[in-house]
Amino acid sequence: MTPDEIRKTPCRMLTESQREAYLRDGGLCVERAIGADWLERLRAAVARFVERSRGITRSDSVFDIEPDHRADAPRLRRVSSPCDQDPVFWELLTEGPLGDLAADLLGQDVKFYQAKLNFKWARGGAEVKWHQDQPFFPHTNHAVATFGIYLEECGPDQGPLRILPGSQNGPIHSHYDAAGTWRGELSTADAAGLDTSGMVEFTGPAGSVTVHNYMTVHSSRQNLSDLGRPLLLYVLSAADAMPYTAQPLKSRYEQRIVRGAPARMAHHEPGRFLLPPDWSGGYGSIFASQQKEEGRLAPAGM
Ligand SMILES: O=C(O)CCC(=O)C(=O)O
Repeated sequence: MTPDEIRKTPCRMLTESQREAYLRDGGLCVERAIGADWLERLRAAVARFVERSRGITRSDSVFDIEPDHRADAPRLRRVSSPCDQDPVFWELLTEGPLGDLAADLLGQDVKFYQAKLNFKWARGGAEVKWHQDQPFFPHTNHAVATFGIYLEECGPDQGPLRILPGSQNGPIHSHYDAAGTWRGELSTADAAGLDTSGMVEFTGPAGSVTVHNYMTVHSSRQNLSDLGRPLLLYVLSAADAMPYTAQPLKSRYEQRIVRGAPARMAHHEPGRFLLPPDWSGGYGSIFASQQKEEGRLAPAGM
C-alpha cells in the first residue's frame, strides 16, 4: 500500500489530520483510544501472566524475565505472542477499536504479523536503544507499523516510546556491529549522528495508542520511576505487504486478516535491504540483545 492508496480508505477512528500526521512523521499517539472496559479485561489478563511467571527461573519462549526476577518479586520484561496465551488480546484486535485504527493507517485490508507485551518494570525497566523495526522483519512494502497500547498511564519518567519524526523516509541503518554480529540497535556511530532535536515522546493516559511505522527510528529510556509501564504491542501490515524472512515470534494468528480481505497481489517496493539473522529457531528479546546477555534461548532479536 502506498500513502495515496491508504488515503482512499475513509477514516473510521481517526481524523484526516491525524492520519496525515502519521504519514508525515512516521508515528502518532492517539490518547484514550482504548476504553475502560477493554483496559479492565486486559489488565486482568496481565495479572494472570504475572502470577504464572512466578514459577519461572529463566526466560523461555513466552516469558522474558529480568535477571533479578523472583517468585516473590516478579520482574518481567516481556510476554511473547500474548494472543496465543489469552483470548482477550486477539479480541481487542478483531472486535475492539484497534483494527479500525490500523485500517485508517494501513489501508482497508490489514493483517497480523506479531504481538508482544513489553513491561518496563518500575525502578529499572530496561532502556530500548535507537533502532528501526524493518531490519528485524523486512516486508515487500513499507505499510507495516507497530501499535502500542499503554495499559497504565505513561509519563516522561516511565520510559515512554519516542520517535524521530520523518526518519521513516530513510536511511535504513544496519543493526549489525562492525564484526557482523546482530545487535538489534543502530551502531554507536550511526546513533551519535542522529539529529534528535525533533524527537517526540509519546506520553499519555491509560488506553492511549502509540503507532510507529517500521522504518521510523525509535527508542525508549530506562524506567526509573516507581510505576511500571506495561505496553502491549501489535505489529500489523497492509495485506499486500509480505514478510520474506522467518517469523521469530511464532503465533497461530500469523498473517491472519484483521480487517478487509486477503491480498490477491503482493506490492513490492524497489530496493536492496540487509537481511536479519535466520530467526527460524525463534529469538530472545530486544532487551536481551541490546543488553548483550549471554546464554539466551536463541539469537536475540526484537
Ligand atoms: O517497549 C519499548 O519501549 C520499545 C518497543 C519497541 O521498540 C518496538 O516494539 O519496536
